[in-house]
Amino acid sequence: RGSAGAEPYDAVVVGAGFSGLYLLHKLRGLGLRVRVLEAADQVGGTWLFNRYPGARCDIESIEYSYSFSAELEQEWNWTELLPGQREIEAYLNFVADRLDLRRDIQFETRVVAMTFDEDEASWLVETEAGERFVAPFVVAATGILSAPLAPDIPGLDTFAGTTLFSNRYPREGFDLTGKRVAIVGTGSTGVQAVPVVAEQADHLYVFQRSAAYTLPSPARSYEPGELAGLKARYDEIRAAQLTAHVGAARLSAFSVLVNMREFPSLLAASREEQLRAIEERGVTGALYWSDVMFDPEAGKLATALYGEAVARIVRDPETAASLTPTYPFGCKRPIIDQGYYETFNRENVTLVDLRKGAIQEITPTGIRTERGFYELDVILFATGFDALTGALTRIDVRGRGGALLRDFWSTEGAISYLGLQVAGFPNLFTIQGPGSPSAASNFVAAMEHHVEWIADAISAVRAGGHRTMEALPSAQAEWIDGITSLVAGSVVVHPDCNSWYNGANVPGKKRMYTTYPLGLPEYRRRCGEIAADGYAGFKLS
Ligand code: NA7
Repeated sequence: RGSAGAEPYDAVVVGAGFSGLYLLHKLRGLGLRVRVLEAADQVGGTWLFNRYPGARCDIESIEYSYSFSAELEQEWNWTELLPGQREIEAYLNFVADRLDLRRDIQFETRVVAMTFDEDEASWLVETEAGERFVAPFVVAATGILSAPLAPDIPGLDTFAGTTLFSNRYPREGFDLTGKRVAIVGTGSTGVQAVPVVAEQADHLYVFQRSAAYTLPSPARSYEPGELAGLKARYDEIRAAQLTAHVGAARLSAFSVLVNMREFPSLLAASREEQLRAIEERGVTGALYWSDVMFDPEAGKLATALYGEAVARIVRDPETAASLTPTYPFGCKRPIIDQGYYETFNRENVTLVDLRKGAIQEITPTGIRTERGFYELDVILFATGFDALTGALTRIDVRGRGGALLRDFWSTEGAISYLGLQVAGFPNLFTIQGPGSPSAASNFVAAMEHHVEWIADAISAVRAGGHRTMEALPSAQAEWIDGITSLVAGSVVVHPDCNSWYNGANVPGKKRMYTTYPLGLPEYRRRCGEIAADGYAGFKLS
């Protein structure tokens, strides 16, 4: 239909979560006319939708927050070390107000198509309601964990009770008191929800397909005066963050991985030393060894020791055995919990081990597995996301020659150049696309760098009198091949490791690990070098 009559902008941003808000602020600062299109009726993105009981960040508040403004840092007061969903949502609303962002955000506007016009060198962005926008630049601030994965279970729609999804949880909450509740899924989300739901429900059934490695969370409220002390040395904290591999220098889910190589070797430790470690430190004691992630034999030993540590907490031996993972530690994003294993000692909690009998069907009254039937009032699915690419494959994104991004990723796998652009899709930038370090880092730190890099790139294109900037297929292939060779033989590509990191959690998705493994500082350095080199690997024309 062409772009005649479409509303013209300098840039369209899709999404008003952490990235979209900063993009709007940053691109406005360049003097651009920007429109942000957001499907929800509020800001917040991922932190708006994931309102499930227990939802909490796994990175410390003062690091999981914008660093670009000292005013924002000083004016906002975090109450907890690891922020809960509500506090993050409130923070993003505060930022939207403080920076006067809402006037350029159009809410309740779902983008369904984005088409590149080669003659005009511009993108036509179309919404579900039939609105049309045109702009030379589009930035997809659509989130890496934002496309919910609906489980493909026969009879799902026939359930007569209440079906809830962790990533579309009712805004007003849901009273689980007196209810027989199932939680399906034991990733980060399920593990966070289990202890909280167990407190409320009459009975909780935890349907587990893969057991998790999960370490006790350091979550707590800030002590009086503690935050003020941290804020007084924010510069120092941010400087440390910039040199930290994962973009978080303080406590986080990644703490277990920091300095891992400096610990003693598990294989070299005596049985007494191994047992003392789990006696003193619980499950954590099974994993804090230098060789756990780097030597398969040490990995196996660590898993066995982890199982022993779980069995010291969980009284029922069969449940403890079921809660022990069967894949190596380190191949998925680490999980932290608040009383997860202890919850299985409650009278009103039952673990349903799907490895012993898979789910067969959902009926109007409950879930049937190969081993039995569970009568339920509520099913809460915590079954994850079509990560990294899912948000964009659900939109008809057409680049050069009308090629669909969805088709490209389905044949080539989740690839891009630097996680910033996909070859064949000029002037379309992605925040934390596949090939970036985002999945294995503090997302906010990673995202801020992307926003700034993209803003600089757009400035360079305009200042140079160019119309388009486009990743070269050769640079993209080289980038992804580089990642593939860096992770070859490591635990993240272990055949037993199925996760959203490699697409194995989505039926039919090409299995591929494309998270940049050398950490944020090195990634930033590389992106800076590429920009300084006249955007090497990109074609500006
Ligand atoms: P995850 O980590 O992808 O976990 C999803 C969980 O749901 C996981 O235990 C899956 O088992 C399970 N799952 C998925 N589909 C099914 C079906 N059909 N039946 C039973 N169980 C199923 O998503 P989360 O939301 O927990 O966490 C995502 C990220 O958000 C996390 O890494 C943090 O960074 C924040 P599986 O392991 O596939 O056997």
